[in-house]
Amino acid sequence: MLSTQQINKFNEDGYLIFDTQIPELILDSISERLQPYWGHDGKKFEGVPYADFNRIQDGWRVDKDIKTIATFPAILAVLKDLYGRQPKPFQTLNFYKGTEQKIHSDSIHFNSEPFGLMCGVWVAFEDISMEQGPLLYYPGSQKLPEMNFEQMGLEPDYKNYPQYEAYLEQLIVDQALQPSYGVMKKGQAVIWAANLLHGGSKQTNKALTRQSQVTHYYFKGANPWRPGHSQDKRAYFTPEWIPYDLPKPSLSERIRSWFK
Ligand SMILES: O=C(O)CCC(=O)C(=O)O
Repeated sequence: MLSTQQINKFNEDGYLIFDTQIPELILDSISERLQPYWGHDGKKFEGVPYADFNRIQDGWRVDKDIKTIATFPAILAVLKDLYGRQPKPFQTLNFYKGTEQKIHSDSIHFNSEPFGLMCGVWVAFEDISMEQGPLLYYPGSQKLPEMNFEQMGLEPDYKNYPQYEAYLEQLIVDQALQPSYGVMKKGQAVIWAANLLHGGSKQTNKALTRQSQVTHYYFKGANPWRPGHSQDKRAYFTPEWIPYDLPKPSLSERIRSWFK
């Protein structure tokens, strides 16, 4: 259960770092199993829609521990506390090193009606220092207006993604936004709001790893759509939901539901 202070902080900053209590054994066993697939040694990670030298998408389909993290009860409970709605996990990304990904918000990839009913959760598989290229985010930027391609004067298409990134770089300068960095302990997670500007900072020591898992979630009641595929009309879509058993309601919750 989050404190009011933590919930207020998330609403103010657009992100929150918390201890997940995921057993180290789970984190370590995933790292060990993924080890042969990282780098360009030609070993293919079968059964997922995408994998390259530093990223495995939707490993939850074939690795039960990756799914365990995506559906970890303590993470789901934090999300429920923050949004007051049931979280619905739909995509996992596992990384080996820093991504140095340019600044973006997740809503440009996975938007929702109503706006904002989506988030990302990034779990550290090892202690993360500045040398490893930690996650970088701009506290408070989630309060900026919804920015799809049209709001930037761009045709809504992924071919304009570089211009989208350049627009945000300029916006950060214009608004004098100040970055924070996800320097975290193994087993900690950061949740970021769909509209928070974030990316990967420079990995200054390339010899180090920066193993992590991102899971993306929508919330109950969200109608998902993808701005980058919305040329003629909004491209609504149904994600491939990651199934999990809902926690059993407590006795007091059951009694309360009888009287509703
Ligand atoms: O892990 C990172 O460096 C960036 C991840 C990210 O930006 C994302 O998954 O949206």
